[in-house]
Amino acid sequence: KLFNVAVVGATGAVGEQIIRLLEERNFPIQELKLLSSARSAGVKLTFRGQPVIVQEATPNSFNGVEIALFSAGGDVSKALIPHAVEAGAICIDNTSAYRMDPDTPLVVPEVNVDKINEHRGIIANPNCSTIQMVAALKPLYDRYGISKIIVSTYQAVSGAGAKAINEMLRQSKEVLEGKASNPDILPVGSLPVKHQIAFNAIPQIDKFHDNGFTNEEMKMILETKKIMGDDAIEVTATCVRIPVVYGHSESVYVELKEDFDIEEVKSLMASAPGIVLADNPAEQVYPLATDAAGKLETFVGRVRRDLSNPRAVNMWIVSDNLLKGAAWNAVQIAEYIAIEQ
Ligand code: 11C
Repeated sequence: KLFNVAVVGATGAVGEQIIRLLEERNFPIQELKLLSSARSAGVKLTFRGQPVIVQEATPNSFNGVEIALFSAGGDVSKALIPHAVEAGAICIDNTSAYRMDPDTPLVVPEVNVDKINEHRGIIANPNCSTIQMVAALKPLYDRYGISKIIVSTYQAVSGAGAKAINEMLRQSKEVLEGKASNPDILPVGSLPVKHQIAFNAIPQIDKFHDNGFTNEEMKMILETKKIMGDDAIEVTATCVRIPVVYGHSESVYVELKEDFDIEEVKSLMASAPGIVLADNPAEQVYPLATDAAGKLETFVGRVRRDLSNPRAVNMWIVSDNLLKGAAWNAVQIAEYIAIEQ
């Protein structure tokens, strides 16, 4: 069966990757509708060698659309997804708009693919930093159980969009030339205070909640519990923006519920779907953002038993935040939907 597919946010950093993956994966498409804000409407993109003109996304854009992939920001998802569902489309939403809605499955196919069929028109794609962590930890959860996760992230600027990439590159040049860096976007475009990202590490991604955690940190905490289907897992997160273009890196400490053999831990992750074990300290092999960029997999290395808690493992998890962290996870979900129908 061939599907009528819409991509909302077609000209954005994630939308661009979704279109590329739909083409590369030879997704069964009858018609592809590319939608955006009014500002980008009229842009000409190419799909399977044919020009496709981007149209403005409106409530009436979804007649006949069977699968709609949204990555144009939470406000657009909230405004348009109800209309798309009404028109009969299954919506895969890359924003946080519906992630914690109890009626909306939050899906990482390697972890909870079974939840896809419980959808009522919307399937939420988790936050990028959450996706790669739960994909890597799932085999350990299944074998030993997980009681606690402590994660610190080192996140690429592309997570904050194409403008943040440009800002980092511009600032790097300016600083090297001895000029003022003039921060404009990061850490949060809508907040008054900005910080230099070039040659820096900013311990703020998204706005702060009253509890002292940022929204990005709260996403990691709450989404992990929902995806794993286990509210008892204790999760704490510190999320940091660093001057890397593509690929989020994470230092993860995880307490398991049972004793383990560290070689078995490694082999469980090595054989898990979508995970590549890159772990050979003797040869200085470990995951690097520069290696993960452009790849679909999640890379795990530096796997070692904790020295003070013999039931805990430390590791380093890296994945391309625009691919497994966003576009690829969404297209994977779309592939499952296509197979089921
Ligand atoms: C970042 N994780 O790196 C964010 C971007 O909820 O989908 C993705 C935001 C989201 O800034």
